[in-house]
Amino acid sequence: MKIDSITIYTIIMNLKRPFRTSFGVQKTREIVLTKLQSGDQSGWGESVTDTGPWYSPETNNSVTYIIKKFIGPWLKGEKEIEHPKDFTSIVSKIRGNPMAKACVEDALWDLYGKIKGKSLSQLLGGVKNKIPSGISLGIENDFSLLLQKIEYAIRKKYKRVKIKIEPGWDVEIVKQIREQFPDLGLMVDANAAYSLKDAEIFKKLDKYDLMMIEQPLHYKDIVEHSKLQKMISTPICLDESIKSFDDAKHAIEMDATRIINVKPSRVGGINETLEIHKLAEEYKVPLWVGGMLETGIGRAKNVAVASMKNFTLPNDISESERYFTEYIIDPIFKLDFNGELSVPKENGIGINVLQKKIRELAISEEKI
Ligand code: OSB
Ligand code: MG
Repeated sequence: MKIDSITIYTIIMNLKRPFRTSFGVQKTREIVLTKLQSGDQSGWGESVTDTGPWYSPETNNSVTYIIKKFIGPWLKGEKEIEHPKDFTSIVSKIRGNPMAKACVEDALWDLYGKIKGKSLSQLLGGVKNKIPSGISLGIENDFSLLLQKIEYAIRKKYKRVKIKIEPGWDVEIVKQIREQFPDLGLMVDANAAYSLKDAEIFKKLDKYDLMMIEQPLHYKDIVEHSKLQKMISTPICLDESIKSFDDAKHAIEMDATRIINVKPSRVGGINETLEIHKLAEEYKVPLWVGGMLETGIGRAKNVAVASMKNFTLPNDISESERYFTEYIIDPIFKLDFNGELSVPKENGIGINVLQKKIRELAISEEKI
């Protein structure tokens, strides 16, 4: 592949309802998209960053800057890119900035699939035609609203419910949910809102048969999660702390994570995800794909990743209608009667990207 141009779009999409986590409330999504052009074929990528450094240190502006200043020109400078795996060495001089890298690497995988006539799932050695969906429910001001959302999730056949927790919205909430839904597949995500001093809270949660506790402690920590895991029986699942293959290896070896939430963009892209996938197989650590309120482009990529063998638990990949009322892809993702999404079979990410709609929603468009 010879990359002729890279276009960066920034679009704004409204969320159906505000989504509250322990680190903030999101009402809209400002999203950076990249389009790589090679001859008459194009590939698309989506950044999971936000306007500010709340979930991760990267932001939409930092991603745009890194792509414009470095990744874009370097990619265009390559005479021929044989395979998307070559991307890792092309950008190896750039320290950190995994989400900026992923945004372009994803587009390269999509482009490669389109040129080779293969779906992304096929390229990744995916083994599933359908993938199980879980739902992630934000913190509410009112418990009855959360209950309504859980009932909605059950009606829709989501395979498990994840609720966001923070100090003051944890044990009592879980207790009440369990009383009403004794058999519900349930887990909690703290988004790093606690410290090891709060271990008692997690010991109390052990009673409620949670599938896992996601990222209870500091967003960079591994050591204290390992200490906490020794005090509780519910598996810890790291999210924010795992930013690379090395992080995953260290966390597994220290028993700081018994399950991993893999967000391909958080670890720098699909190439790093493939390495983590191999590692997890070796250590028999189950994986699932996490979400960041992606639009259709990121969602399609995540579905393809989740079709790989070791992604055995329900993913945070909901149907498109869960968050949005308008779409930049066609067809949109819809849950089937059994709470599963079909893995696209068409080339690349396997869905049509609606460039006209993207242009309508765009607040900026820059071509490199
Ligand atoms: O921690 O998994 C998280 C959304 C934004 C930022 C962080 C997280 C989330 C979610 C939503 O839980 C998952 C989804 O996209 O459905
Ligand atoms: Mg999380």
